[in-house]
Amino acid sequence: MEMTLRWYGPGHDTISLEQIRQIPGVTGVITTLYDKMPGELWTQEEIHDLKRYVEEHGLNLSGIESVNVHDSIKTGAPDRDKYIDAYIETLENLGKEDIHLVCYNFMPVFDWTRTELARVLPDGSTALAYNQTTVDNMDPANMFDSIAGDMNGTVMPGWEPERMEKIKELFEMYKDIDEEKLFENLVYFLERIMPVCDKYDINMAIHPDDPAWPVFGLPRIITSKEKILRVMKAVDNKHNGVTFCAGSYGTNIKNDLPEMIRALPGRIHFAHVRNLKFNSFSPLDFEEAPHPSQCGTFDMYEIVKALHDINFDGPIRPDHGRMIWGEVGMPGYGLYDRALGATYILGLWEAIEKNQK
Ligand code: DNO
Repeated sequence: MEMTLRWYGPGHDTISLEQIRQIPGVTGVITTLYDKMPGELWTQEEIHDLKRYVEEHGLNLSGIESVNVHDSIKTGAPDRDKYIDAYIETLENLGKEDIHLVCYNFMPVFDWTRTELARVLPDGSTALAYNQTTVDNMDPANMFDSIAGDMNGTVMPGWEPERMEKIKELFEMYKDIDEEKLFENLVYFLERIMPVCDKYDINMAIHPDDPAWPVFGLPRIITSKEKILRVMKAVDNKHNGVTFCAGSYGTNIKNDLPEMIRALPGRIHFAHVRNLKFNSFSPLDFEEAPHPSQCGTFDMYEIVKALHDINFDGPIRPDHGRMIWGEVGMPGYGLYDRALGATYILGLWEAIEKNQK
């Protein structure tokens, strides 16, 4: 396993590569070409420049999160092949630059969804939070406006204003798409991209839906062990793999996270490790907790142990952190709390490893 941090690229992240390099044990970043719209081609030169920039700062470019999938592909629109061709060319260019991990998602309209970006916790820190009743009472068109004020001047991935301006159009595109159609469209996409992934040994790692249930009446298909195994079986190729995001699958308390990990040997290519705290009044209200087990609902030792037991050897990253020590930055993606998360996960890993010798 390699410990990494997500980084949004020069000019987009509030955190520098110099800072990331000083977090003990972090050797790589997971990054992206942030200005690219879904469906747009990534040239080899652009990828090369990004990689060189990261390497010049003493870090590895350990994977891409994300190469976003165009909505025509997700909805199976008549022009989907044009966008899949561009995706294949992008993968080819990534392969030529020796990049072998691509995280993506297949969520309709919204990427991850939270109702608060700065819920104040008892210790005075702030965290991202979700409340289902708020979502149930909200017009999806207002979702962006309701959280935009808390983004601290950053542009959060999946919540780009240009995308949110087209929200009505996007909903229209998905009006006839149910879970089964979305699943078929995912399989179609995977079957078309597998040859280029085989050629360059690129591990595709689908990110789960967050939260792990349908929101605003939109279908969601990557939500549970059964559903992810169905995708793995439908395209039974090791390059068709998973981003195991504990905080996303974990939104559904019925998901047994260590058991899910053990059901996916060889298919987890990337891990996001994060803790959540469910509030006692409802399993549909939670906030993102500090990483240690004692601060939230999950047993983080068991999650990391399950990854270790299946010989997980891909990049791992701490996930959303709180804003602590007065930091102002992209919600979830500040420096301090994620750095604490990285060293905590490294500590768990070392203890597990030494215990097994
Ligand atoms: C949220 C992230 C997601 C993830 C995408 C992958 O913070 O985990 O936005 O990057 O769903 O495409």
